Amino acid sequence: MSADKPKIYMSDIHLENYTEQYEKKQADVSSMIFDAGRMRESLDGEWHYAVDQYDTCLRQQWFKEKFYDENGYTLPLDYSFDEWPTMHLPACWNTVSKEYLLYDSSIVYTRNFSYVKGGEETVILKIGAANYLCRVFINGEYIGMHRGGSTPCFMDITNVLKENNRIIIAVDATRRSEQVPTENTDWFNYGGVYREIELIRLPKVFIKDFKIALVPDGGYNKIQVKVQMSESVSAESVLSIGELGIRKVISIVDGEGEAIIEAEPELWSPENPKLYQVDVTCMKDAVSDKIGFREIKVESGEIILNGKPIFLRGISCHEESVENGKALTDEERLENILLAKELGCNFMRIAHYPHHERMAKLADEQGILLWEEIPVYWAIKFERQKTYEDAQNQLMELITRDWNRASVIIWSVGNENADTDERLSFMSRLAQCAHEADGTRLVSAACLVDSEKNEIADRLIEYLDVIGINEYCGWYTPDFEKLPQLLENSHPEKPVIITEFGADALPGHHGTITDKGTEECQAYVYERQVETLGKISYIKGMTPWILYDFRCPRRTNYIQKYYNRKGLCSADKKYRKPAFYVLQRFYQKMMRKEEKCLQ
Ligand code: GCB
Repeated sequence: MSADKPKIYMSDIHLENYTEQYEKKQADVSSMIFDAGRMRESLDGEWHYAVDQYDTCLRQQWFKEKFYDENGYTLPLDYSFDEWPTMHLPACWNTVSKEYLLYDSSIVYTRNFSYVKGGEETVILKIGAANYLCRVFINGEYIGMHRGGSTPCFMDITNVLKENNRIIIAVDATRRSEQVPTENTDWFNYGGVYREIELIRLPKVFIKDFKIALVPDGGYNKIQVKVQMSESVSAESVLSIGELGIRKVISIVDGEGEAIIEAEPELWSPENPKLYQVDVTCMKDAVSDKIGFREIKVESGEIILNGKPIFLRGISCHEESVENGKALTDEERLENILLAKELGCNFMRIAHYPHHERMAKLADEQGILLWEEIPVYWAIKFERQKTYEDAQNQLMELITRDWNRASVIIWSVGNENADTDERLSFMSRLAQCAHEADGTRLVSAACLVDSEKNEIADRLIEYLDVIGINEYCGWYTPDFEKLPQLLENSHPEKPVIITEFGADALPGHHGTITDKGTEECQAYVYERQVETLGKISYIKGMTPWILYDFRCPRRTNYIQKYYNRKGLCSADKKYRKPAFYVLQRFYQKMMRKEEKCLQ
């Protein structure tokens, strides 16, 4: 018989699979609730925090707050929650202090909050976004984790709440090859809980999802509604759109109800961003949303909005400001939209990951069409099933979150991925999922061109409604003549949006049109691009790269200084480079042409 193994006093130091215990409870698309029009209580504000590079919080299970051993002796602790410094959340830690600018690993946040039970029977914790893994603990219990840095996470915390509560959120922003995005991107990896943290009180049975849209049949006189309850109940739900004089009772059977309602709403469009207040009640629950009604489709090579062909005068945009990283203020979001409008845009590609949900709400109000994207970017581990599940979940979380937004017309399943068999299988499945989840929008991806044959050729195109093409003639492809050749060589059967072209320019840096990094060179690339693209009939839109300069660790030359300088504006958005006006003139010309055609 072998002797008993000696018991060690600190088992965590030998535990290398410490993350496994946290994999069990995952918040994903199935945990989402419909939250528009609901009362929320904010947990934003000052949180204590510690940089936890070695994940000691997770290894030692700090959440258990074990102060004494089994004999009652005081244990030494490696944390002191309430003595830690504080940080105001939401925030990207990188912009909070210079010390953390380049930190991309784990930080643990904690605070106390009081809770007094009211009439509610369910309490949901919502975290708008935390990059990339986030694990939540309340009052000594592990609540769950969320994967994916740009979509919201919802957790039911009803049974753990007390009058005084300790919440811990451990956020891990480590870049990993198997994640979505992978470790190499052309943007900055901001860390933190950078969107709102909220409590939402609900009855026991509540409205879990609510979808409303115009029936996409070209009649513009029917509205489709779906209500999903949190439990398999039979009940009656009432939908009202006061301004349209609609009050409709929808039968809920086994927790679900659907209806088609005759109505002739004023159609939503960039020129007329009309929104209607929609209220839904069911049992003890009530939600409301502001809804625009529009129809988007592709027919005979045209993108058609409300029955009329439209040219998408767009611009690409990252979610960033110098001061706040990705944790933009509402003013900064509006500033971006207004800059796009000043350019003459009716469309924005909000790349390369889901931006804050307020962005789509503001676009609804301001009349800007949107392309929304998930970060299936460059070299994803396409062969890995778990990576696929992560990508699909992020896509479904985005679609569920923004389903009611009229401004969103395109779901993009990725950007610039090499055309391999594994990628085709991965991304075609994503495209199919998007189509199945939403028959009221278009599906696309930003594809690469076949540079050898110099033509638009990508096997994924078969699964897309609209072809996105990134081409950098005049920049990465220095020979500009390749562009007209490319366009002539290609005979796409679907509408094409040129999702990227561009050139770097350091604000105020001058030289000749062939001096890379000068304003003159960037403006020249724009001149040549718009002149060439404007003549091609299958091109139905463009979103040049990009509205403003953005932080990028890959960009180290003396012009770039850790920024991607392809912005039409400087990073602080104050200065418009000459290329801004080149694109503005082109879009103004297009608008005048459209107006003439309408006369
Ligand atoms: C691209 C990428 C974008 C980059 C850009 C560039 O094709 O899609 O994320 O930032 O080029 O500047 O190289």
